[in-house]
Amino acid sequence: MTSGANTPDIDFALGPGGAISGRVRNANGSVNLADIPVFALPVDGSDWARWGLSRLDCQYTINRLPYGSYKVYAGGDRRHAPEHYNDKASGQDADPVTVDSGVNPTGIDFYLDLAGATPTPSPSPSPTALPSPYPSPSPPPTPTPSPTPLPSPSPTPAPPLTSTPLRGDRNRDGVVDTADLSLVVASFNKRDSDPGFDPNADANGDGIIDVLDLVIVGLDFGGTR
Ligand SMILES: [Ca+2]
Ligand SMILES: [Ca+2]
Repeated sequence: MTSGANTPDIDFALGPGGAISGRVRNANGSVNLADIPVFALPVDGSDWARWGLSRLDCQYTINRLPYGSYKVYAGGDRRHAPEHYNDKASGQDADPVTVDSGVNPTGIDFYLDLAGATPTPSPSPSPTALPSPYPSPSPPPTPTPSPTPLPSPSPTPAPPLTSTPLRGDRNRDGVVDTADLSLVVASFNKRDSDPGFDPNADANGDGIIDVLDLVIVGLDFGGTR
């Protein structure tokens, strides 16, 4: 309105929201880990996600979260394995974190094991995760010979911890950074049959943008060609 000190709060269409925060450290808590992307994935399977990056002091914050329950996931890096909260290897076991009116969860901390270190409860390594450079967008791959009707997102098979040449560089600009994360997050939970599916976001080429694709970007994060 006119100039005045009493302008009421202006509500944008974003609605209410909150934040999740915590720290990312190594397994025994002695080393701060910076530049680890941490993701908030809606438990209801909505096709979006938000993320924050751990800073030098190992603190991260994920802002602008609509009220609701989230699986929180630290992406790892070239030395450290990714992990779900709270110290869970699988997203199915993740402890949900709830953001509600007046509740901004803090202390959602991660202690990341070394990649390839003593196996946390590891599902069998996925053999299909190897090189295929960039999936061609056109012919949908249909790579599943398995007769078993797989239920929705398979229980997070152990992600490939070896990083081949910068698979995380989804926009192919030679560096793996926040732009690549944003690209994946923008298509989160979309399948190749969905409108708006971005094949560049499908880092492992399995036809769905999910946490495995985030893992691939996370593992290469900070890498350059
Ligand atoms: Ca890039
Ligand atoms: Ca994928």
